[in-house]
This record gives sequence, C-alpha cells and structure tokens, in this order.
Amino acid sequence: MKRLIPTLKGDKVELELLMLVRTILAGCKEIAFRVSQGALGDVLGSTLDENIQGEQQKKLDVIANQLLKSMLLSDENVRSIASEEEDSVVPGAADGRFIVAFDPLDGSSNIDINGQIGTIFTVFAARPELAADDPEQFKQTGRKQLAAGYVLYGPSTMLMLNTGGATRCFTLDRTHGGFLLTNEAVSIPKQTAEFSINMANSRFWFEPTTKYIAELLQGEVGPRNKRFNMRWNAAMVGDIHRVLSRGGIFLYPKDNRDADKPAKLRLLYEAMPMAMLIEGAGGSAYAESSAILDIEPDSLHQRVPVIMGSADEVAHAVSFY
Ligand code: AFP
Repeated sequence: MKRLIPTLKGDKVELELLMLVRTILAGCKEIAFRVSQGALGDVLGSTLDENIQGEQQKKLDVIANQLLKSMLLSDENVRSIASEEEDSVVPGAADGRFIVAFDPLDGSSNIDINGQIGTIFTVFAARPELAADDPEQFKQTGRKQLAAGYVLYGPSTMLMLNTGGATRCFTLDRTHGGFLLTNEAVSIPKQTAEFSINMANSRFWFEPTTKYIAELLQGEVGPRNKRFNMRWNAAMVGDIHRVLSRGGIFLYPKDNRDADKPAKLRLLYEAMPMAMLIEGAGGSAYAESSAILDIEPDSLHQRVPVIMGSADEVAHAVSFY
C-alpha cells in the first residue's frame, strides 16, 4: 500500500504541519473538481475585477482563492495567509504556528483552453512577535520554508511536495480521494537538451539572456555542440512539472517591457516554493546570480527573474549574468 502524504517517520514533519498540508490539499481537491467541470461548472471566463497585480481576474482565480482562504482561515494552526489574489496579509488564528502563501491558480491564461494550471503553496513558521496581519511575517528566506508544493490540475491531478527532505510526487486517486505516493525521491538529470522560455519576449531581453539563448538556438553547429528543443506551457506549474519529471531549464528573465516591472514571476508564492522543490530534486534555482532560496523578500508581491532546472545547465546559464 503506497503511503499517503509524508508520514512522521524520517520526515521530522510535525503532526500539525501534516494536518495543515492536508487542509491545503482538501482545498486543492475541490479546485481539481471545479476545474474538471470546465464549461459545465460555470468556472470559465473572466470577472470584471482586477487583482493587485493589475491583472483581470478569471472566475476560477476568485473561486480557488476563496476556497483556500476559507479553509486556511478555519485552521487553528494558521496565523496569516498571503495570496496572489489578496492585496495584503489576511490574519488568521491569533496563536497559529504557521503562515501560508499561495498562488491559488497559476496559469490562469490556460483555464479557457483546458491547458495545464495549478495551485502553488508554501508554509513558514509564524513569527509570534509580529501581528498576524504584519507583512513582515513573510520576510523570511526560502531556506526557512517548512513545506512547499504544488497541485497540478492536468490529465491526472498530481501533488509535488517537499517538507525538508527529498521532493516527492503523489497522484490523486479519484476513487478513494487520497494523494498516493508515486515517486518518493524525484531526481532531475544534471544535463538537459530542453529549454523553456517565452521567445516572444526576445526583443525585450537584456544581453545575458540574448547571448545564452542564442547559443542554444545554434544547436550542434554552435558552441554547445548539441541540438536543443523548446517547450513553453505558459503556466510555471506545468513547465516546472516537466523539468522535475525529465529535466530541462526554465527561464523567465528580466526584460525591458516595463521599467516598473522588469521581472514577472513572484518570489514568495511562485519562485520560492518551486526552488525548494527543484533543489530537493538535485536541481538549481537562481534569480540571475543569486540562489532564489537565499533571497529575503522585501514585499509580499515582489517579482524576481527565474532560472531553474538541471543543475549543470543552470550553472552554465547563470555564468552569463
Ligand atoms: P497567469 O497566471 O497570469 O497566466 O501567469 C502565469 C505565469 O505567472 C507563470 O505561471 C507562467 O510561467 C508565466 O506567467 C507566463 O507568462 P507569459 O504569459 O508572459 O508567457
């Protein structure tokens, strides 16, 4: 019988943290169901509202955020939550031991085309000396994450989870409703011939990115002496799942489209949890020349450039910055 999400044995995962992860997964199972309904469940299309990111909210963004927010705020162990869809920190239980940040629905532009989408989450210890609604609660480096993961709503619903040891993969058993362990130690090959970047932004890139990608595109006749292939899911959760499944390098670099917003991906609830999963699988995760897990957020919705995946390829890419 495959184990459900990590047992206490060998993971040093406290029971309360385990129960909190189960709360998050309960919300994700409901989101998975709503996603599977598509047009039949009135979850497609957009609302008339914008979030703090200035992005139009999709119906499913709002549904997913409300679901997770209400489940977490009813958990006595949750002191504060932060969400891509919430302007500021939402206070929870006054003496909760944990704080949770999440992107309730990553890849919103894929909702209406039945593409890959997912929920990304991270858990830290609460800082009891700070008020529950103080954004400083989340001013912790990624190395302090107690748990990080995502649930990918794809042909199968999969959980990727790291609680400080190896990165593990679980598959939702729709018959019995549990996430069953299907890979107890995800491992990323050190080398790859597959890169992932939105090439439509190439004219806006800064020189290091342009030079690095140019080498890949030259393939076997260029300095890399090998052909590279490209994939772009337009949902980080889908691209990172591919990287964790078979290797690769994923990049969302800075560009000069908007001087006020040089990077796109958010540090707290996208880059950090993904970096913990990637490093736990033997890969590397950088924001140009800094390891993502060493960066202390200076604001809830801070954005960072992202390079992550197969360790040797990431090291080569980072050498350009
Ligand atoms: P949305 O959730 O707004 O679709 O953004 C998804 C995302 O943050 C990340 O998951 C993707 O890798 C990236 O944006 C896609 O960005 P582009 O649309 O610029 O390719």
